[in-house]
Amino acid sequence: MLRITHQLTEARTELQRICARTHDDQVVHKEATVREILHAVRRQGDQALLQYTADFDGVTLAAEGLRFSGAELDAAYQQVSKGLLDAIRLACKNVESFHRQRVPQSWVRFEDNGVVLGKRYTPVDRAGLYVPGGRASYPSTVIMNAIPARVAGVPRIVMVTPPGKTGTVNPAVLVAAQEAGITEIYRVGGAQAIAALAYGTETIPAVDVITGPGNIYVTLAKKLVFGTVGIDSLAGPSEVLVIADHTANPAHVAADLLAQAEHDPIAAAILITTSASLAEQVAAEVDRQLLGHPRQTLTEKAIANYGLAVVVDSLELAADLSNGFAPEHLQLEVAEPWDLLEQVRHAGAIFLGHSTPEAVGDYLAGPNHTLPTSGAARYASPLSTETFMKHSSLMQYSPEALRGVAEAIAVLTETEGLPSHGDSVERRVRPDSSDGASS
Ligand code: HSO
Ligand code: ZN
Repeated sequence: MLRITHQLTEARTELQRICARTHDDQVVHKEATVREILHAVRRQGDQALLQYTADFDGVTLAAEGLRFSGAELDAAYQQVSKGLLDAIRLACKNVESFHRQRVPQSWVRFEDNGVVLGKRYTPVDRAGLYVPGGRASYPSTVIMNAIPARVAGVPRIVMVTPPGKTGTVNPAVLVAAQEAGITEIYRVGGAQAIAALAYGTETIPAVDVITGPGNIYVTLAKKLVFGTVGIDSLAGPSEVLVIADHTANPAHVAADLLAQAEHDPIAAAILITTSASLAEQVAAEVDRQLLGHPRQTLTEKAIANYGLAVVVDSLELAADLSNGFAPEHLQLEVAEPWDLLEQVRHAGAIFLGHSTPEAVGDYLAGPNHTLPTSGAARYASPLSTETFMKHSSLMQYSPEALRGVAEAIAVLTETEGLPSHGDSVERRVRPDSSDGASS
């Protein structure tokens, strides 16, 4: 049952509680386990990976079995329908064209006074993508991680994903990877896979950046190896916030809320509306659509614990509450979504109008579906080509330009008590300098 509130103070408190929800309250205990796993993989490499894969995934592998063979990758194509392959290809095409739109470009500026400044962007050498197994083994996630890495120009992209009980992996995931240009795929998951990507083993190369969502063990492992490698973000549970006015269709809004709730028993689905009758109808629709839902129990849990409808007096107030929550996904199901957009300040992805459900963005519109969660949209952005790039600062001074700033640097070096800094400038600008005169 979707709860409805008309009380602003209650709404604010509830939104805060929902925003602060996390995957687990026993994180400290789990962190100790994860540290142990990281340590073992670092020390024992493949041998530890194989042991953990036997213990946690119930699959006995030899080291040669860690990597998917060409034949196995080919075989995955036999297991997906033509319709699925076409859909994967369409998603790859749209995601690629969106991410090509703004690849960070290097720049150099020549100033009049003999100074050259710039930024030089380069991709990381190696990227590692984590793809979960089980309930969240999504081909769409492979596409959303692999394509930006490829567009960024990363020369070596590897993927890890845990094997199911029989050692196999969702064929749709393997096909999506290949369509996105990845063929180096390893059958390993959990914290041990993150350790392998961070430190390297005999079989798995150490990478520079690890991206991709995972369970609490994977997320903790990413947090702990950060610094040794870069990471995309620490993915929290998923959330959607819908702002709707009286023009919204209650059945559509209910479906949008459930589309998020069905991801995870702690996914959040929030409606903020100016129409009390819409809120009532959406709540009734949620119950109706939940009947016979294949993930009914899990979805009901999410709606009961982290579902909420708030009735407000104005769209301004709706935007204000939404900004406080900084949702991962924000749907504007109102008559004039572009007007309302003016008031939106924090959101991972914004879906405008009545015919743009979040599912469009989850799968194939083009923008990335890896988005900041748990209020991180206040300061963070979606995964992008920049996740796989870094830049170096560039500067060049002519002798005249250096002379022009020598005095200012001298004062600063004196203030900081670093004489060699001062000397390194002074020697170059001194007219009587004999430095470097070797003849
Ligand atoms: N809504 C999820 C992404 C996803 N949905 C994958 C379907 N498949 C988190 O943004
Ligand atoms: Zn989704």
